[in-house]
Amino acid sequence: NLKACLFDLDGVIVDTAKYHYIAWRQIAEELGFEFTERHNERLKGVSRQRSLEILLEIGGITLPAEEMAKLAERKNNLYLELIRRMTPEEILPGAQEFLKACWAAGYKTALATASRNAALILELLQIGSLFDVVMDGNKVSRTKPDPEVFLNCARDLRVPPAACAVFEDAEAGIEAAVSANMLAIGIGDPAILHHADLVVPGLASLSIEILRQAANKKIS
Ligand code: G16
Ligand code: MG
Repeated sequence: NLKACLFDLDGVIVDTAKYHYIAWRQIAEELGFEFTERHNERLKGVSRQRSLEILLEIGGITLPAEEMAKLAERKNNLYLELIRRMTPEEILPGAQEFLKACWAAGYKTALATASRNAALILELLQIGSLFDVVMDGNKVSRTKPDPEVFLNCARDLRVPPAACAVFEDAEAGIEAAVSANMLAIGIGDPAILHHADLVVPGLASLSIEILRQAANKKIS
């Protein structure tokens, strides 16, 4: 029986993925290689540090730890500059409505994100009050596909993992949800999110009824 809904931030609640991509592409360009949208899929949902490791791997570059720390900081500054002017208008279609529907249905809600900038983003979007728990990159040590971020949400919400549904746009996030033994709802492309229990293009295509059906189908 479903008791809680856990939402990824980037790509589910707001399209910050495009800003992450612009910032990383700039870093790649400065390092002298091309970074494509296809490459970028691998960075979705994973931590800043892990993203940088993957980026350097794609460019065939190895750097000492201090250089990497500088690059990660530079990327974050580029990213912060891009998101600074974000407004509630950038909340993805249906996200706010679906969160409110969760509350109305009596489900607990959590934000489960790898981002260390989540508090700032929630403030810019003015939706912090819609989450019972915020589990971000500052409170989690292992990046998705490790299930830690989702299991921490279940623990803090005091619900069993099997009573949680996860909403995720990233392959790594769906993997994490599956290993946490949670209902995995993919947001985006079914070809990329093929391990999800259900894939929809966005939260606007979801209702509590569709969610319940997916939960029942998983149990039976
Ligand atoms: C997000 C993005 C990732 C990003 C990560 C860390 O995770 O999908 O691409 O690398 O946050 O973000 P920051 O650099 O802001 O700490 P999620 O889990 O919300 O999709
Ligand atoms: Mg995401």
